[in-house]
Amino acid sequence: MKHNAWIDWSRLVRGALMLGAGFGLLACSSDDGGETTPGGGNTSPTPEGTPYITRVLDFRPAVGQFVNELPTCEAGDTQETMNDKVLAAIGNNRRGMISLGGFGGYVVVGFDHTIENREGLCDFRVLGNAFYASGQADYGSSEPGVIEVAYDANGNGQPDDDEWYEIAGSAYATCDESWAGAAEAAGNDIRTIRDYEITYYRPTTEPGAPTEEYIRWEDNQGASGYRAMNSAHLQSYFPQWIDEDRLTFRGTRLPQNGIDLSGEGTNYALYLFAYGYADNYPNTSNESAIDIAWAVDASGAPVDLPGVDFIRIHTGVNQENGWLGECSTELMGVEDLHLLEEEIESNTIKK
Ligand SMILES: [Ca+2]
Ligand SMILES: [Ca+2]
Ligand SMILES: [Ca+2]
Repeated sequence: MKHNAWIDWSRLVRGALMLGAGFGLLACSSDDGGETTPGGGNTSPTPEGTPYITRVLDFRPAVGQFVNELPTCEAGDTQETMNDKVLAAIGNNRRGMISLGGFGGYVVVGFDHTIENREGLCDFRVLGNAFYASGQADYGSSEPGVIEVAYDANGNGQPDDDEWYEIAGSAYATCDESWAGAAEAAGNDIRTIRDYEITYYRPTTEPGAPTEEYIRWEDNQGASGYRAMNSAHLQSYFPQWIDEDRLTFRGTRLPQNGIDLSGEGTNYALYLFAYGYADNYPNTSNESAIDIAWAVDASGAPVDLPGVDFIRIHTGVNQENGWLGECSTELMGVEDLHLLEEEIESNTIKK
């Protein structure tokens, strides 16, 4: 019983989220083709800038149990109004919560200044809702998001395709995490796949009841399957403001970090990666901080960025964890550590 304490906590947290988000939101119109529209910044910056998110440029969750709830999608919502809702939730230090859904779902946020890359120091922190299991230091609820950063080199106020670089977290090359052996023994796929691609297909009907075969997906590794609908979340899991019949996501896919300690599907421990991801360590932990110097180019070579103007985060793990549902990165904000005068030495994290 007692080793399940954290699971009970997790259930409470997820239950509270569910209640807070409300249920009655199924019919969103989708009169918007899903175009990306910048959200407007709306804070009065200090002379140095605001330490928090001031823009949401895009929000496209993958299918998931909190989709259309965090934030709530209502009739008439468009990509632009959903971006605004995300800004209202996690911008300007509001510390509400959004969910990116399953693998690939993402958000792109911006700031009113360039977050400086200071030598030897972590530069920003992405706030999530990760927590340790009771009495544990290596697992709990860790649903890591892969972080990419862009410096607005051409000064056009937008992150251009050639301005993005991935933060190379601890599993960027291979899975050397302390739990890798246990995960492999449990049957997890512990490969990192950097050119992973997955497509989710809009369901032809909304069951409104638990089912194992709800939303079909296919990936570029030859695998396919269905996302389940669970009994705690009966709303549509497919983003209702998006018109398209399929959603395709590309990017780095991380090793599966959920291990069922019970062996019978009732006690999933989500193990922490060592560093470099969102929604992985608790927000109060130094290990939730990021050094911009960890950014790498497409070949894996380090890049030397003066700072970053935009951050993109996507859910990094493709895994269903029993009744916890799919691994989904949740976000509560971003903090510029320098403006907040918080000093975290990078080499205390990436050892
Ligand atoms: Ca730095
Ligand atoms: Ca640019
Ligand atoms: Ca989470």
